[in-house]
Amino acid sequence: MFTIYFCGSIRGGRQDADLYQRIIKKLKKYGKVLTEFVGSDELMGELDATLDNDEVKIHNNDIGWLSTSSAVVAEVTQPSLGVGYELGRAVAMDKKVLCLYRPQPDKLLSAMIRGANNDKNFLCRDYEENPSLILFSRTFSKLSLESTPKPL
Ligand code: 6IA
Repeated sequence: MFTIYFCGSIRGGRQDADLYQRIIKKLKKYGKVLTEFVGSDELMGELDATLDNDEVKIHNNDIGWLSTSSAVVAEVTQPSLGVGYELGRAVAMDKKVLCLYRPQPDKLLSAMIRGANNDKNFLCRDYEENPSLILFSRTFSKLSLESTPKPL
């Protein structure tokens, strides 16, 4: 089964949570999204309650899912240490990665993300407002996955 590890900011700021939810909904047409909670509305209330011990579990669980995923999709407009870390780990695991960025008038995407684009297995793409299914279909086929997922 085609599985997608979706990354989006949590403690880095939840401004784009609704957008994450819309992206996840589209990604689910291609396969199973392992990290659906990243788009959850209810995450904010739970953030302060996270215990140290839970953080070790969160980290280890996430790295486990990352290692089993077929591809990684990250919305990188809202900067997040966690997302940057996940992307670095994904590259080290030789994963296929798609980063999505909405250009901002007063900010630039980190050169460590933009500069990782190689148009092969790490793609960084700008978009406006909502990534389309065409963008996903094109980029998934460009990532030369063993079998290119088609929207259901
Ligand atoms: O530094 P950030 O918090 O912005 O990092 C966000 C990224 O790290 C996301 O892509 C997640 O995959 C991962 N991540 C960060 N916090 C959590 C988390 N917190 N649970 C799972 N993955 C996380 C628990 C929230 C709540 C359900 C108790």
